[in-house]
Parts: sequence; structure tokens; C-alpha cells
Amino acid sequence: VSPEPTAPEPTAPELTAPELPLPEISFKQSFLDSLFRLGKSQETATSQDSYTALANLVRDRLLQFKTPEAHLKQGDRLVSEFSAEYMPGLHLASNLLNLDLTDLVGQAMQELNIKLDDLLAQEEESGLGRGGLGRLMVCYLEALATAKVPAIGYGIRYEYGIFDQEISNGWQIEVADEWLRNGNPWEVERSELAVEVQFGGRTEAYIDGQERYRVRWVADETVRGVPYDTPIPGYKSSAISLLRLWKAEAAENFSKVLYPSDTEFQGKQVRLKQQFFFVSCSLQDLIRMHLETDGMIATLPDRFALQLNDTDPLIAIAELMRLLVDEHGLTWDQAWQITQSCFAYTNHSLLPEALDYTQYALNLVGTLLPRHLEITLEINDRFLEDVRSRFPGDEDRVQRMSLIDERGDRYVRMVYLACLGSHAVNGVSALNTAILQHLIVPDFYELYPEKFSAKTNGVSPRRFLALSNPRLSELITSKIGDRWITDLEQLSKLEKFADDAEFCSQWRQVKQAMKQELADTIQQSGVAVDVNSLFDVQAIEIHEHKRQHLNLLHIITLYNRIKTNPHLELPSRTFIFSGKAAPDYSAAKLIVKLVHAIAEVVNADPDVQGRIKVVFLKDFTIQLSQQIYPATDLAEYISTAGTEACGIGNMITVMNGGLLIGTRDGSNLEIRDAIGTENFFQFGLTVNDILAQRPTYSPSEVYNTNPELKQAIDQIASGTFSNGDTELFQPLIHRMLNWDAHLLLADYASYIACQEQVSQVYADGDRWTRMTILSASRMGQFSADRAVQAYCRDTWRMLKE
Ligand code: IFM
Repeated sequence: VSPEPTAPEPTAPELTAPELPLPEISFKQSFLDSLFRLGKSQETATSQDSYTALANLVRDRLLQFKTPEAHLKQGDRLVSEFSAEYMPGLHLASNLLNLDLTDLVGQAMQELNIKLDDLLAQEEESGLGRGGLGRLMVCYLEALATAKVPAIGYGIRYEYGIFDQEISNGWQIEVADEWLRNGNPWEVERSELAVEVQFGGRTEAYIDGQERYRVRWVADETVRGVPYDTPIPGYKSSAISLLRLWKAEAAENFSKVLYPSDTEFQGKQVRLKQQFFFVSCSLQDLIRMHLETDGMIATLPDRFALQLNDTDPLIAIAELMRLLVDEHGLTWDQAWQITQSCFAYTNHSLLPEALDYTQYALNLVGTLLPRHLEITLEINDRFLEDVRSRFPGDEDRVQRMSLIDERGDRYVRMVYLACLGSHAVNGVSALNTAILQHLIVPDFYELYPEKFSAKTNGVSPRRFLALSNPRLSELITSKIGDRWITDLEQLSKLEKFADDAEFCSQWRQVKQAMKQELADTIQQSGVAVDVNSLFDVQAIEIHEHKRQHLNLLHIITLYNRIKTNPHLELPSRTFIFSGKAAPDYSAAKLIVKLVHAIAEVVNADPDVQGRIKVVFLKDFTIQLSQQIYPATDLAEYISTAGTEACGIGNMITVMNGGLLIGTRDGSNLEIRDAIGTENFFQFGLTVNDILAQRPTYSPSEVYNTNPELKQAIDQIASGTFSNGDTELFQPLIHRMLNWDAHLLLADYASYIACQEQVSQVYADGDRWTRMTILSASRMGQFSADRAVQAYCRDTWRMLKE
């Protein structure tokens, strides 16, 4: 595996001059009218009413922009993202920014004696995802609208999104996320576009009127899918992308909950139903639009680029084949050619649960989707015939490449189907792509090398800098103008200010102000933190591969060092954790408990004198992340090398004037190369080290030879952080000492040494500031604008010259 990044992609071309919305005649009056339509006056309106009235007004304005469908009718090509997750964050503030209405609305509200911030605080976040994938999808929809590329994001309108996280006695408690309880002003129900989706039953062969052999699916369940549209505006582009989410209307409403647990057969079945439901609705919707525009199914790929994100939507390949062959009467070869030309596949995760093909057990697929199983088997037969003719006598290869895993219980290998049924396949960082090519689907890479490429993720500078860090944005704009908002490469102009004492001091003041705001939020949970301490943050889903527990081993090590040597020279640190653990992932939930357990002991120990504090910010959301990133001095991206596909929080942190401590994983490598190795705290094994060492790796040997590590683990085991309870953390200890799948122990020494370096550098405030300015100024390539340009150019073949 070569973890070296590919050459940086070209910068985003300059956008055309923004078309501003029509000048406001009286925004105040429109707002009062909008309130009136809710049956309220200014006197009787609650903040929630006023928020709804304002949101309705903004939404109506957005709906006046040309829809992607209207663009299609005009002859434009349309991009369609398929994803089971979307995390838009709060809409109102972002929409006002992108429509350039923030000042105007702020002023109108002020004249009405209403605080805009109070209204913004009313919005309920729709957490229709678990993290990075969902957030990335919305960044891309926003960037596509900014670049005026017509786009629709298709997904599921879960009635309950990711759970709200409460903490009780250090344990995570999941509370149902009733995000629709106050209604949702941003969406419009489009029941006139409802479609039907079928499940179960059997297939039947027949001869059609033209004497052709055909198959029909006689299903035994029909579900109605109703689309709900949410506009996602571009930045001052007078264009929107559409987020079209499908709600299932059936006795058994399987669009109700985001990702039910899939450890049981029942869970896997519901998940497959959800996946098929939304892709079938979406494909039918696209075909409807296409036929209304072109009247001819054969030209589908000329008009649509369909991007399959991760494993969830991959059944779309079989469904498009079914629709084309069974419903639209195309020949198999015509249908296959169209399918391959339309689809491209992005791999967003290499974790077993994301690639898990056990959920596509042959009997499950056959029961729920009998026609799709037949189609998949037919694709497989034709494909394996081709493999046999190219590699005569190589039956091992045939078995390896089969779409069906025949070892033991039989499963459909969906990622293989994706590699076959798409014209382009990409990973989301250089390393992720290299692993995909060489370790996950090497035979497919050997056969179709031209299909594979890396498309490193990027984030929206609007949401994650302009909106969430207005102080820093203003400072940047005051020095280099505001073109960076749509062309992030402009940040490079900041580089020359890294030695300007006044600028450095302003830069530091911004960080300090953002830290103060976060400290105020933390204070609400009863913990006082020192804003002059280093804010050391790990805000991300709780997962063993992200290794929050490695971070905890460092905290315990520092704690022990202070206890042994009370005069130890050490810059104060505030360790901030935030993130959710999947409800059925007991090890991750135990890590949440361990954070709290350590916090309780360390924060209260008088010997520590507040030099280290540990904080857990509950209920990590996009909104909370927007507060955390700008306040971060150091972010921990410390996953086991080869397990984090890319990461996007690491990018956001650096743009916001923070530094990273990280492994050689995901996009860390590309960030390191962009900002300079000297500005990145790197430690740990490489993927190749891990591949080489794993067969003989003995965690207990490491434990026995590193006294500080041994002490830290022994303390957890012996109840130092659990009032003497020696049972509580045993499952974690057992995992670490016996197999340590995530190689915490192997990376411990190098991590601790790297953290010592962090402390040294942080003690030199000027040096630290200079490093953060240089790093931020070199982050241009990590913008969502660059990423969507790359997809437009290479994958969707639609970059306007
Ligand atoms: O950034 C990635 C992350 O590494 C794994 N989940 C999906 C994200 C978006 O691609």
C-alpha cells in the first residue's frame, strides 16, 4: 500500500459574479405577514413562531430559484448524490449567509425588537446521519449550488434521526430525536411525485407481444414513497441544490428510525428495506424526470450522473437494471451499458461494519427482492464468464471475484457489484483509495485500473469558517479580501502575515475569544476551565478505531507524572471530548464512561491544581461542532493507520487556526504534506508497519515493557477511576491486553513522545501562533468547492470549460 497522496487537484476556477437576490422593499412587512399567516401577531408570537415565520419567508425565497429539474428541462446535466445520511446542521443561519441576507434580516429584526440570535436558537437540528458522511454530503450539495451545477441529494426522511445523547452518572443515555416535533419549515411535501416501491413475492417469466422472453416481479408488498424537498442554497449564486428525502407510507413505517441496530436478522432486514426503498423511489423519480424531458430512456446517462455513496445505496445497480429491462423493455446489454455509464461509486469507509456484506445474505435478498437477486446472479454469470476467458484455468480468481461469497453461508458482495456496475470508483483520500485498490478489491483494480481514482474530501468554507467563526473570517477578509469564501486557495495570501506581530496578536485574540465562548458552554455543565490552557479536543463519533482510549491513556500518564512530580513544568491542558457511541456498541459506551470516570478523579485532585481538566460535552451535533472547531488548539485525529477513510473535522480544525496531533491515516497525510511536516504532530505506525507487525504483535509484551503504560492500564483495572470497582472496565482492559485490534499499545510510546513535543511547542506562544497561521493559509485544497470540481471533471464529465 502506498500511502503517498496523489498530486493536488487544480484549484477551483473563478466563479462568475454573484447574482444577488432582489433588493428588499420591506423585509419587516414580509416578516409580519408571514407571522400573520401563522395566525400570530408580533404581540402574540412566541420565539418559535417568529423563527417559523422567518424560516418560511427564507424558504419561499429559495423555492423561487430554478430547481434542478428546471435546469434539466433546459438541457443541463444533473448530478444526483445517493446517500443514506445527510446532516445539514441548522439551516436558517447558513441560508441567510448564503443569500447575503444576514445583515438585512438582523436589522429588520432589531427594528422589531426581536433578537435574531433568539430565533436562530429555536431551530431543531436534523441529525439524519451519524457523522462525516452525512455532513460531507451536505457540504457537496452546497458547493454544487455555489458552482451552479444542478444537483439533487436523495435519501431517507427518517422520522427519528440520530439519538440525543444524555449522560447519567457517566453513562450515555439515548433519547429519541424528535426533530419534527415543531414541524419543519425547510421542507416541502411533494405528494404529487409519490411513487410505489415493492417488496417480496416471486418472479414470473412470460413472452411479450413481440415474442420476447421477459420476467415480471409479482411482489407481495407495496409501499408508497413520498418525497420531501429541502432547498440547499449556494453562496450568493442564486442557485439551489435539492435535498429530496423519501418518507415511507406503510403499516410498518421503516423510514421511521435512522439505522436500526443490524446485529439481528430483523435489523438487517429493515436496513435493506430502507436502502432499497430510497434508491427505488429515487431512480423512479429520475426516470420520470428524464422521460418528461427527453422522452427516450436510452439517453439517461447523457442527462444524469448518479453517485453512490458508501454501501447503503449499492442495490441501486440491480434496481436500475430491473427498471430498464423489465419496466422499460431494454435488452440486457443496453441496460448494462446505461447502468455503468450512469453510476459511479465512492467508498467512504473501510470499517467492517460499513463493508459488511453479511447483511446481504442470499436468502435475505432473495426473500425481500427476488428479482434483484436474479439480476445480480445474471450479472455475476456474465462477469465470471469474462473472467474465465481472460484468465483461463484461474478458478481461484473466479471465486475471489464472484459477486457471491460461496464460503459457508452465501452473501452478495455489494462492493464488488459497485465496482462492476459503475464506470468510476473512488476513495475519499489518497490512502483510502490505495487500500481499496490493493487490499479490498485488488482483483477489480487489476482488471479495471482506469476506473479508480482518489477524491479527497473537502468542506464548505461557508459553514465551517464564514458562519461558524465570524471573528476569524473578518480578520482574514480584512487582510486578503473575501474571495477565499468561494476560492479557498486565496488563504495562501495569509502566509506573509505569519511574521506580522500585530496580525499574530489579532489571530491569537480571535482564538482566545472562541475559547472563552466554549468555556462558557462548558461552564454550564458545571466545570470551570482555564481559557489559557491548551484546548486539546477529540470531537468525533466514539469508536475504538478512533482511539479515544489512547487519548485517555495519555491523560492518565500526565496525571501520574504530576502526582510523582508536583513541580513538573507543563502547560495546562483542557481535554475536551464530545461524540456519540452507537447504542449497541458496548465497548464505545464504556469508553464514554471511562472519560467521565477519569474526569471525576483528575478534576477533583488538589495535587493537579487544575493543570489538567477533562471535560465531556454531551450531544455532539453539527451545531456544537461549529462551536468546538474554532475554539480548538489541538485536535486529536489518532485513529489506527488504515482505518479512517478521510476525516473532515481535521480539515476544519486547521482552517480555524488549530493544529493536529495525528496518525498517518486518512487525510492526515495530505494535510501534513500541504501544511508542512513541521506543523503537524505525527506519530504512530504506518499501514505497512501494521500489516508487517500484526501477525506477531503481542500487546501484553508491550504492556510488560513500558512501566508508564502498565501503570495506567493497571490503574483502570484496579479501580482507581471507579471507586475501587475492578469489574467495570474489565471488558476494555481485556480487549487491550489480549488482542488490541486497534493497536493502542503499539502506538502508545510514540504518542506520548509526540504529546511532549506538543507541550514544548505550546509553551512558546509565538511559535504556536505562527504554526497555526501558516497551516491555515495552506488549507486551500481542502475545500468542498475543489472536491466537487474534481468529481465534475473526472467522474461526472460535466465541467464547463
Ligand atoms: O471522512 C470520512 C470518514 O473518514 C469516514 N466516514 C465518512 C467520512 C466522509 O467521507
